[in-house]
Amino acid sequence: MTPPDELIRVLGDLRQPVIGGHINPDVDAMGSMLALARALPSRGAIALPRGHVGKKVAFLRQLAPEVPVADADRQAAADAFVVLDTATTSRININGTWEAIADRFVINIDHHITNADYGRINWIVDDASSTSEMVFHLIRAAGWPIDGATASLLYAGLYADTAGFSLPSATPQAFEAAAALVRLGADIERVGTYLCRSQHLSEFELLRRVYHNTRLVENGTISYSTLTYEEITSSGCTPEDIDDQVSIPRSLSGIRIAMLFSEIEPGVIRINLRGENGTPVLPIAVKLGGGGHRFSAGVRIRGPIASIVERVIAEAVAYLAAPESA
Ligand SMILES: [Mn+2]
Repeated sequence: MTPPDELIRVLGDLRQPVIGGHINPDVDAMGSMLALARALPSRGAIALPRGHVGKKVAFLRQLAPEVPVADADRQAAADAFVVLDTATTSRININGTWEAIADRFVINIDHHITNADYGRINWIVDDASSTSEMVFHLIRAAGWPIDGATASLLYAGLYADTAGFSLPSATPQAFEAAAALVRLGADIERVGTYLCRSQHLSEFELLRRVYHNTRLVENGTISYSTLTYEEITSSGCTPEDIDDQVSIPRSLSGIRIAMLFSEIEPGVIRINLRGENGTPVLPIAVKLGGGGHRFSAGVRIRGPIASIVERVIAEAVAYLAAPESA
């Protein structure tokens, strides 16, 4: 995975970059943003205006407390926007909407197959395990420093996006990048503790509800769970804490599609889809207006949760019966 020379040259010449990611940042988005902000010769501020950050992601800030968050003034003064891990302009997490920066110099670095190439420079590697893996290669090719904290941030992104190196995206290249990051000082135990063994009781309560609401349909080939807005908030969580809880219905043996329907605001349903046993789920997400990766995709739909569950399950059932799902 070789970053384009032009990308390295342009990034190296920036004076006041703002580094952004997607709304509701996950560990890969946040880890790669903070790592790049620490490594660039000009340093960088990160954009983080909308909503709070989930508990799983908040700890990454402790690894990089010195990285500033760009306010509207800093955003206005930026000479470029580096957007990481974000497939579409509507998902970019900046002050204002995409129109606010559409005329500015945007650099787009991502591993989503559905990325819309919206930047002046686009570096998209859809078979990269994570944006963090790409940023690791970028920093190393540029010869910028990677200290222990930067290595931990990138390792966390790699770990999270491969579900702990347990998905097909954990390629030999991903393991090689992880090994290099460990040699550079990535703190495996600290990252592991935060990602796997630091649940707040509220998150535990949320998982209890996900387990409770999990159902199997279509002879056990489709598993799904639901979280209403009331269930999310009464557990003590916020919608930003919805991260990878789809791993619970996904953990059932023999399934081909796992889904989590969560009502992230009243009347808005976020659906996380995961494919198992070689079943791509991206076509279902795209048909519903979403996007993502081949085996891990998502979409947001407006409407009452019960009827959306019914409609999406019907889509999934029809899809499993069609030859393209095999
Ligand atoms: Mn990612």
